[in-house]
Amino acid sequence: MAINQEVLDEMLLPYPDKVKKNRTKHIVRKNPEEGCQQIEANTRTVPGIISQRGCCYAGCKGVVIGPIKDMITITHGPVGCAYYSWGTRRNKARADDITPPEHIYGAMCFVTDMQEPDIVFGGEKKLAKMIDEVVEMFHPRAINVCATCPIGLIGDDLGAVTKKASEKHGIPVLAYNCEGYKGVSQSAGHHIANNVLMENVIGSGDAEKNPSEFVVNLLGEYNIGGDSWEIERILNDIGYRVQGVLTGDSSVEEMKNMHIANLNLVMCHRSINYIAEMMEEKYGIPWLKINFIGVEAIKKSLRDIAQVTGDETFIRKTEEVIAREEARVLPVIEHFRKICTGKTAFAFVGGSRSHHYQYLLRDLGMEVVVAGYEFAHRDDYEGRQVIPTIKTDADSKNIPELDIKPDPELYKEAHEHLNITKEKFDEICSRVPLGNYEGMYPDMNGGTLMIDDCNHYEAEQLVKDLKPDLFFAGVRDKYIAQKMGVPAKQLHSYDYSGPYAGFNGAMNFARDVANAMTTPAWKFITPPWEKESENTGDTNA
Ligand code: CFN
Repeated sequence: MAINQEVLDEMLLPYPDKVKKNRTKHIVRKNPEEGCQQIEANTRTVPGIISQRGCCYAGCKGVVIGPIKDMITITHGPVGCAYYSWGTRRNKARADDITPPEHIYGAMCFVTDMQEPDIVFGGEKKLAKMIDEVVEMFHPRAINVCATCPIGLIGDDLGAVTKKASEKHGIPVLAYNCEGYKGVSQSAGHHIANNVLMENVIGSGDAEKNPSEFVVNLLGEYNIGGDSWEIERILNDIGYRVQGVLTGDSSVEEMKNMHIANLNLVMCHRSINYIAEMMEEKYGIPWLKINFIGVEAIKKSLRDIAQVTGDETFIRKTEEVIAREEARVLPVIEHFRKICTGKTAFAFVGGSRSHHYQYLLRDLGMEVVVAGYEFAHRDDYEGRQVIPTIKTDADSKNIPELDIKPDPELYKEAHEHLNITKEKFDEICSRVPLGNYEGMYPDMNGGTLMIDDCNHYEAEQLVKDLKPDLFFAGVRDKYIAQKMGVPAKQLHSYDYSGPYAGFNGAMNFARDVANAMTTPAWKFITPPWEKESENTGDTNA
């Protein structure tokens, strides 16, 4: 479905000139003839606009640190910050692989509950006392302390308090200076969390490599609705051992020993690329972007992984697992595809899912006509390529000694991506094998829209003009669409469903999407544009 320029012009019309100029740079209507069109991303939201973005604290505590199940995470700040980042993301964890099993804390919420006197006189003592109490009551293996906006503003020294507490109690107590106002979105918080985990946790274990195993880590997978369990099921079936997941259902012990892996698989690149790169530099572990959302994407990812191992057994087993799973899930998906084919969708999620779900929707015959990220960087839109190459040592072992290094040329170019010209970018695109290329833009159809940091007003306007069959978004923006009579589905926490990753996930998703579009509830809602003729002339009502 090609979108007319008039729709865009109408949407931008009410903005003051300066805002219009700003927002225009964040919107791209794909024209394949123009090569890779540039979009502005990862810049400050225009003040006053209702953005769907989160804050630095959300990216650090809510996204990366929160899912670690056996660390207690204390929010140093107001109770609201802790409450709204507690449990809503549906990152699941199981207790049965932790001894004792009661040492998992995801269902609990820890906060210093800063009050006005603490703001005036400082909150360090309160925090130190809380750490003492937490240790006394729960005996955790490790503690995280995350800062919120007021902590930076009043100058509490998180590092000093946690260092002292760590010495006193003999366990790691880690400080995250992730005050909400830092950076322009939750993206800054991902980076801070990555740095602290890399410096203090990853690589601190003493596990040894077992040369007969091929060990992978799953990075940027947070087990929303059980996603990582389904991905691990598939990887284990093929014969890989998953050492650790960052950070879905993860434990400190697993994370400490992630440095023994042969390969890092990167699911969400946006939130974890820093660790992937640091582990490559520090431990020589190569990394590969994968996508386990959608049957075709999973197949491609599994084959890519098998190719990287260079091992015949994995290559064969991969095909066996694919054949077995397809026989099981494709008939179910086919059933729902009949309902979904030809339908259109909008997809606005944070930093990688809008792109990942393009594949699954395509499996269902649906087209994403407008897509955007809240806080992604330009490389997420345009793509970034890393191809691990492998040096095999067939004589010595069944599993080749891995010395996988990214092609230095491509790698360098990919890193410098943000500064390269359109011509150079096209040239790289033409050299990169199709499908190894990961980014939203290459997977959009001509004439469709890509929007960065799409705000409430723009989403509403586009729904009104383009009337998509389904609106994928988050807990705030989904109601914009639903009130307009358009079914909406959360792609952050999956509402109450999931997993959506893996083969089983693709079936769940197909069922949920077909159900959403066919429920009779939408017939009972009259969208505002049909009511407008009855209005008093205020067409923006
Ligand atoms: S689980 Fe991930 S996949 S981590 Fe990130 S960029 Fe958020 S919480 Mo919401 S769903 Fe979303 Fe991504 Fe990576 Fe989730 S698209 S916004 S910060 N995200």
